[in-house]
Amino acid sequence: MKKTNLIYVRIKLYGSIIFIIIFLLTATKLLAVNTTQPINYNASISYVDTLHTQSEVRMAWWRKARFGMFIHWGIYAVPAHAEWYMSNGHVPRAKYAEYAKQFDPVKFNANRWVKIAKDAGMKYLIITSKHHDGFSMFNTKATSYNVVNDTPWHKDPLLALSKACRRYGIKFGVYYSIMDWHSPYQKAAKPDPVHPTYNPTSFVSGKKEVYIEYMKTQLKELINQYHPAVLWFDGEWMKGWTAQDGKKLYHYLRTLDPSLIINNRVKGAGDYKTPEQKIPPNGLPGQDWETCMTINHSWGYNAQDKHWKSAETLIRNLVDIASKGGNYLLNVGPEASGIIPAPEVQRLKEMGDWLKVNGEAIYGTNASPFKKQLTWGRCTQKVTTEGTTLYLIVFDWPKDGKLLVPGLKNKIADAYLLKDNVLDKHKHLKTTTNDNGVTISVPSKVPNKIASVIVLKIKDSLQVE
Ligand code: JFZ
Repeated sequence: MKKTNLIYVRIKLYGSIIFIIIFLLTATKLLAVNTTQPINYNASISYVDTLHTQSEVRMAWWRKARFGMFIHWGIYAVPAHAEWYMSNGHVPRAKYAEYAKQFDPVKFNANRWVKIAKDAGMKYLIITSKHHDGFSMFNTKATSYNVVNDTPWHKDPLLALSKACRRYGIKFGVYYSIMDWHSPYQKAAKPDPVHPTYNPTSFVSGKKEVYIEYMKTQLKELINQYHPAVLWFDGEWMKGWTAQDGKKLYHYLRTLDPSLIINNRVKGAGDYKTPEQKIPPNGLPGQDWETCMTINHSWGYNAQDKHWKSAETLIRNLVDIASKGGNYLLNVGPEASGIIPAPEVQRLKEMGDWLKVNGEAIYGTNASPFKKQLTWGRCTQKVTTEGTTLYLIVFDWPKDGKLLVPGLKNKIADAYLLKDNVLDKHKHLKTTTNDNGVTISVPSKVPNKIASVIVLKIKDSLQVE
């Protein structure tokens, strides 16, 4: 054999050996992977489950929704001094429980309530399943102190409402108070037999775990019976309830329903923040949030409270909230008869009428790209692969027919009024871009006295100061 041939054979031999070694190493690695991950015949289902647990997917509908209805309804509607009456009015437990015997809402109609929310442009509904007074407004085996058992009405409003919501395409959610003024496992702050003050309660010593079990039973019932999309906790400031307790409860509930959205008042956990009666001046960047607010000054029905906010205020609040990236949970306090007060229905209808024309500027939008507050109104945006759409929502319509959008550097591909009041056709508007920003020539007549929407279409990437 020639020397060169011998070298050639050796190279081939070594090459084969190296190849075999690499092959064996790869094969054992693959086998190892296969043994640690057994074949999952339900692969597609478990994949969806995994996705559901991810907040992006879970929160998607909620982020688009922007507007929901809060309902505070319970036996406190009978005395009609709002939902804190038991503690603020210093009513002993047994005496307060008598209001259940007078709770007979013969005019209640679940479809009518949900239709009011639908016509207002609301996308979800949250109702009190149990407020601080401890009375369960749903069918529960955990206590006889509930609407089906303890009232002459004997009906379950949550069942009817959850069904009506499904019929109208509205997401259904429930409020649940951790603090419970009626529970034998919680002690009133001032437990005077004739003149008690309940808030804030504390756990009766040794009874915390029993109460947590009671809550878990009720929350499991709520999930299984009404399939809520949202659980809205409250009353977490009672003494002895810790962030660790909240975290544990949050994770327990998420295992019962991985798609469930839970607010931050569970304590120590939560999918979104809940500023109350106020709009955070700069939103809460990087966080999901929802401002809950009353239409008058009360959550539960209060016969004396006639301090109704105007439709203008409510619409502009919704716009302000959307421009800061939040949701608006607007409350109604139905009467004991089952009627939502007419002034509330009237205002909700006006909001719905505005949204029917201008909803595109609210639903599915993101917060304004402008760092400085616009002097004449607010802005929302939608970003797609084709570019950015800005919605300018004008509160103060310019008298000189010129609207300046300060700090906007882009050339505008198209500008138009979302809808004219007269013709159902888009009126295209002239725009000029210079160092100050974009100036839009607008008709001198205000399209909508409360808020008018101008759409700006921008093709290239957005440039704002
Ligand atoms: C709570 C309840 O006490 C009230 O009755 C109502 O249900 C409301 C929606 O929530 O009230 C709160 C809760 C939190 C704050 C203030 C009032 N807070 O965080 O400022």
